[in-house]
Amino acid sequence: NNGAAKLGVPGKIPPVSYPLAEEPNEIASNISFHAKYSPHFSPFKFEPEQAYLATAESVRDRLIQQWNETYLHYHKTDPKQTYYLSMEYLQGRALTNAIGNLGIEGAYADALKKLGNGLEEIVEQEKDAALGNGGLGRLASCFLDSMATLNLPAWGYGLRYRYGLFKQRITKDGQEEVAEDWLEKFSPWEIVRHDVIFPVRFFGHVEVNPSGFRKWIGGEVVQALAYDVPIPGYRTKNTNSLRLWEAKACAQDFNLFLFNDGQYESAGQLHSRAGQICAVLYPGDATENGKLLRLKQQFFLCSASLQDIIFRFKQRKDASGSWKWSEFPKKVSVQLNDTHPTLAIPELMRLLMDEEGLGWDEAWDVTTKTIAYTNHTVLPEALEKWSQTVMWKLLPRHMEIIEEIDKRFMAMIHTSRTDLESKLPSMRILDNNPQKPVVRMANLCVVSSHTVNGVAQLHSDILKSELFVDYVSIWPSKFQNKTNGITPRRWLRFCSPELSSIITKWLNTDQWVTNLDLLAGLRKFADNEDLQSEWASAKMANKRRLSQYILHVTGATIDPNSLFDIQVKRIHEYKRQLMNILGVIYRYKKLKEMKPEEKRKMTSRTVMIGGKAFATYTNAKLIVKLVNDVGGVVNTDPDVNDYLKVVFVPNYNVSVAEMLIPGSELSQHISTAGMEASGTSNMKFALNGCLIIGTLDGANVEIREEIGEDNFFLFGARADEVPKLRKDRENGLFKPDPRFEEAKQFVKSGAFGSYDYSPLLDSLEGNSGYGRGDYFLVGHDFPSYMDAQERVDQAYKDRKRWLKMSIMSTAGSGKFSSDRTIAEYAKEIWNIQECNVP
Ligand code: GPQ
Repeated sequence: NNGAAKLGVPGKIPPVSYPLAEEPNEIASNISFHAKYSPHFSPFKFEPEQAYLATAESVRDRLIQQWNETYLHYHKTDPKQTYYLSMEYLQGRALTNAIGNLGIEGAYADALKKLGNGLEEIVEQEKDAALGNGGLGRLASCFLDSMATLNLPAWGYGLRYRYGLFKQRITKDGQEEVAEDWLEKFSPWEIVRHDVIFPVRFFGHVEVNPSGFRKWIGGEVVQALAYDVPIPGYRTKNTNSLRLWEAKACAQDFNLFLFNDGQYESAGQLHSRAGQICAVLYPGDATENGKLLRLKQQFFLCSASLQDIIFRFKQRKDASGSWKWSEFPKKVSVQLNDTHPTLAIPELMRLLMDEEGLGWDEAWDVTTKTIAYTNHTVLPEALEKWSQTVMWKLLPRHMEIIEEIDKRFMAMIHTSRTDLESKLPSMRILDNNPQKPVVRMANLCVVSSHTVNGVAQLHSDILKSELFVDYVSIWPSKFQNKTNGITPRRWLRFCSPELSSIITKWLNTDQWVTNLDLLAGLRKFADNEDLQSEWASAKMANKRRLSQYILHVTGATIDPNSLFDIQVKRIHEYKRQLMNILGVIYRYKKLKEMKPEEKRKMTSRTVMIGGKAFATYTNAKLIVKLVNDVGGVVNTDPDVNDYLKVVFVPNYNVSVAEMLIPGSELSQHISTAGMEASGTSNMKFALNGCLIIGTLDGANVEIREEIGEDNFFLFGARADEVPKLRKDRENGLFKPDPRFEEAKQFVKSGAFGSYDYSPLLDSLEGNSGYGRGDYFLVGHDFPSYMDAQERVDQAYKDRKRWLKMSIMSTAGSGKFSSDRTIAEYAKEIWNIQECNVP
């Protein structure tokens, strides 16, 4: 098979006379050029769809220019480079972000006006690139933005899924999943690289030659073809790459003989098998699933990326004469985004030993110095375990290597840590349980990485004291915390231009966009009436925009003067959307029982809940259905309509988040303590001046520290109390709050229809155990939750106090910039420096 890819270095092209315009007239002419000479529709049409693509292509010209310069500069200066391996990227839309980062949004708005279009309308034409499920994928995308903004030589590697995350449609039966075709009408943001292609093998067997040298042969080989997505930094020339792999078969794999014989399916068998690999994003969020195809995807990402990384390392080294493999970790660092790309470990070992001829010790030294691992969850069902039988079949050489790593790890314990021998069964990489022998991917990552990190302080502490406690005594300095962050460009500067201008005005600088700690400067104005009134009008403008959107997508009329209370995230029992809706149900029941004069004292609320449920997660889907049914009843009940509306926001995704978050006033981050590793939307809401009602879980803990406990509505059990509370429950010591019982009873009475919600309600009853007996402690936390909601109602009535708290939330959000997170990774894990493109 065609092994070595040729990575051309740009710069050999003769000069081009195509101005990258600065001035609106010239930009308009660039856009028209693309509409005419790279048409994707009839070249005689210039409707918003065509205008969007032509605009995007003209922006892409600039990105390519900077991206080429960046590649050349990294190539010449050869700095140590980081490669972020992730099965998910939730990029969302690219146009606003690109022109915003390039600093040309004004010129583009003017240019489009000249062409008879509005930038806002054009932007709406773009489909979200949703190559991820939730927080983990969005984090990867925020990280890419920060890496480029900080001028770091750092690339992302991922898969180019044909179908990303499904589109959620709400019907009378609840959620329906529909395939979302983000590539239907061409994506202008990816550059196919026909010159970057690597073979990836599956199945086959290991051949041992007489000198004992092992080699993986046979099986089937598919090709990994690169698509590059340029990632611009904010107001810098550095433009990095997100390299997405697509699987394809070669022409020689197409059996013309069979085809001519009329056996069409058999003729293109490998083509269709290759096509399956990147066909869909695995639609799981923190659920373990043993699908062979998913394992193929994971290996495909790891193998293609590592071959590419090694190729680039050698290419840059060749230019500088002689070199040693020990220099590899001085030039390359690889970050594993959770265990999904764990196979990078045995694949790097294999490539070094079997392809490059290194011995075990040398290969192990290089591998462990190169690879670092981020853990994103402690949920047991999300800790990946792959069947050894499946692995032997698909990746026989890798299983040999994993066995050897396991064997050497055991030997180390037996010789130097006999005190840990009793712990070995759970510390080992292989679980040889004869019923179901598996490979524990997290254990493999911990043993083989130089650094392991959690994603918020509390989560990292739990990793050290529980999940990975036994390893800590072997390698105490291996474990770190890197509290997550979000990019302030997408999540404030671009999604809320109104609030951004106010911040810039009061801080007297726009430097906060890249130095978010400057937001602390707002604290001293938090009581200032002028700021408060400007703040309130920006919020109101965002709330009106959001109300229009809600009307458009759901038909519901909501009042921008009511308190906008939002919970949007993947639907999961541990995130406790059920507690939210039970609280709403109780509130509704009380409102119905109130006399008019009592009702008038109530804070009017619009509760919005949104998020996708994993297609086979029954209880999550039932929650979606329940929220919709409650909305159906509440929103048409004239008794309460001035005081309560309940809206299920359909198809929550990055673009919808960009609409919701700026218009939010209260957001709910109410997971059972100890279960949400970090959360990142909590940071986005706080940054936008939205108050949080939440538990002491994940990053909530640090957000509350930063913005001040007076500005955070706290409730619920602490993580360290949870185990005892579950035990108490088993021992019959739990006494439910009457409000909790009343809310559940109201659902059972059929107040929201006759649909069978019993699986949901039953999960709150009985003996404790995962998924039953109220494992997530909804009942325990409910009374303190309702009390906290009461405090919210009171606080909202005091407009000045609320506005102050809102300003304090934004002012205290500086820590949660992904620039801070990435700077920490660069310094404390990757050991890379900025590499500024001149
Ligand atoms: N997370 Cl393991 C995901 O979104 N998907 C996953 O498969 C795993 C974790 C989330 C996690 O639940 C959040 O608490 C984090 O904020 C987020 O990863 C990013 O670290």
